[in-house]
Amino acid sequence: MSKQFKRTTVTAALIYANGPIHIGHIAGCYLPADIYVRYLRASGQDVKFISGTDEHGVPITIKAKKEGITPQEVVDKYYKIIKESFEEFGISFDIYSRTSNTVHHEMSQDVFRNLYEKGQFIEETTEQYYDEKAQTFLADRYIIGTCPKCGNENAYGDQCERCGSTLSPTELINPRSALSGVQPVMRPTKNWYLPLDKMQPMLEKYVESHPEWKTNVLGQVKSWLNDGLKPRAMTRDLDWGIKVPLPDTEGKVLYVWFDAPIGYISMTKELTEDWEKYWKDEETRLVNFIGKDNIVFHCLIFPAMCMADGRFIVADNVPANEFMNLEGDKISTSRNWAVWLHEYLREFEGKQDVLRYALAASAPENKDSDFTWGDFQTRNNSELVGILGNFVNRAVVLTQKNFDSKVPKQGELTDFDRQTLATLAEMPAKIAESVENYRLREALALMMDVARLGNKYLADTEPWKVIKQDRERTATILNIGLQITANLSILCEPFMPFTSERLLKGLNLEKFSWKDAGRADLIAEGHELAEMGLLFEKIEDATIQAQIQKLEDAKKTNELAGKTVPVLKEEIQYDDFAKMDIRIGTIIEAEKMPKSKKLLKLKIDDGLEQRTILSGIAEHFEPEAIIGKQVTFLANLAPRKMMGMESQGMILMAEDKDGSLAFVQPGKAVWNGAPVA
Ligand code: B3M
Ligand code: ZN
Repeated sequence: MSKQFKRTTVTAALIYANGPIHIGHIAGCYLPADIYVRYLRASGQDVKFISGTDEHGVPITIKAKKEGITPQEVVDKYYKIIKESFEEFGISFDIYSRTSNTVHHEMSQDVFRNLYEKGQFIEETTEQYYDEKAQTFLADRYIIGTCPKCGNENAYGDQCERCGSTLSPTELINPRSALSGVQPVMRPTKNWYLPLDKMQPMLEKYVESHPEWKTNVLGQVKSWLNDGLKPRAMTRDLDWGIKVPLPDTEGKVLYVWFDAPIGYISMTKELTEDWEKYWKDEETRLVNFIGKDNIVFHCLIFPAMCMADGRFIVADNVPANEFMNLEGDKISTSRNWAVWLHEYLREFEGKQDVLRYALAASAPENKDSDFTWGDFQTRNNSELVGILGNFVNRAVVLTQKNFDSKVPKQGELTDFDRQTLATLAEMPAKIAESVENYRLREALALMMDVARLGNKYLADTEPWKVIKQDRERTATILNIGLQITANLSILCEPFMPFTSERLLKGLNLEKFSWKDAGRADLIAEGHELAEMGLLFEKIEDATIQAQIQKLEDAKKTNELAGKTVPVLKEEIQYDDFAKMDIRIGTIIEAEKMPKSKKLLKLKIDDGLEQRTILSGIAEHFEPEAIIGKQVTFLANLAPRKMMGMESQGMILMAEDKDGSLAFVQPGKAVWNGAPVA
């Protein structure tokens, strides 16, 4: 049913270089792409794996503003962090480049010019918000105002983060510029639009020719088509990005979603001289791995660009994943609710495959999924240690102990042996089928079934007992155990490349091809094994607890950060204020009020006499610790009875962000009774 291809170009989304990457990115896009590519490579196919950072667009300029550095400094910083953590995590790109490269700028401008010359754009002048003080047009994100839906005074021109509504800048009430704070004005500006409405029939045909796409992908694409596509501007009034290659376009750049996908092509060009065959040959299969928020751009807009340009192939598949949550809550960079890859790599040294395994096993293939540290621990302890590690360890250690580390002879086979080997022989094709159809969770489960098969084989044949009576039979059992182990080095490689390498090293073997998988003679009789060591080690509760604590700390920090200074009370006149008699006094006695959790009974020297003030600060201060402190108090508050005792005034306290209290004290010691005015 499916078309035969000569080669495959695999891309993974060009992530914005405005922050490090987290497990959501990995599970959504990069790990699935890497598994797919590693499988293709192992089976001898011609494949190029392309990715890099997206260094243009408003997200970069916003980050720069937030960090107080230039956009260039932002992308330089995060390109490095992202690239290094991918490398260390074993994401095996053939190239990991960036859209700030000259090759990329040239190619993007070339595509734009070509579309322009072919008359593919419509030019349109529209009114856009302009900041007269900063002398620049404002991107939607740079306009702040009151949300017409919920009244949030800090809604953005594209979205209200309080009520989640999608907005357009003109809907905002009292708009102001995020750059200068002034009220923006409307100004006409010319931009170039791709008439997606006219291209809709062509795009519909394209989508209809791919009924095999994932249902979550088709669902989104069809809903866009049903709503009817609209022309979309391919240029923007912004000073960060790729210059529009037309005269008189000062201050205009290419829309980031125009240049970014062209990055896949320009990066391939940077990688290899024969890049054209990976982009211009109908016998090349193009596969774009992305997350669900990028579906419309990859399934409609980028194909529309390529079709209009006429030189490049379009995607054969766009296997987008849904989102992965963390401990039941949406992953969020701004709330620091994430597991950051560079931190994981530092804190779990050498355990790349544990995370690869845990993420692949719960990847959000068809619907959103949830990563929990508890699940991570179980995957490691019960599955990697308990099944895979345990099986390999038994096969290897028994061979070391009883056969001097030399692969023993496979003698006569029992029915059970044959059955086991027959099952083994069927597995590679099954795994391949799942991978080729982007069902990677299923593929991973099948791979683990091979380890289970091995585990069960040893448990049923009990070589550790048989050795006492029948050395020859034990030899056969261990030979089969080692053949399964060698097979695992092939089958686990796409998912867990570091483990595959350790297996090969321990078995003292060179890397196999996928085509070898399933064979029962991968490892020859008499072959000497090397040192295997433990493949996986148990992860203790304390380690997991520390990670959960880290998330809880982040949550706390966020709650504090989310606290804002209260809005001002209603205006009053001086006379209202002058009615209050505020004075300084010294605490000369302090004790807990019997039967009260909150109240302290204070005796204050107010310069005239000693007055008793009951203050609700018992949960914040030890009585002994505050004796002798000067405080500010309201002296003419009408006496109030609390718990049967009269309070003659009120101590003024300042409440800090975290809820802790502080006395309001004079800047130097003053006489008791000093009036405050
Ligand atoms: N930079 C959005 C993102 O990072 C965008 C992807 C571009 S892929 C060509 O999710
Ligand atoms: Zn709102």
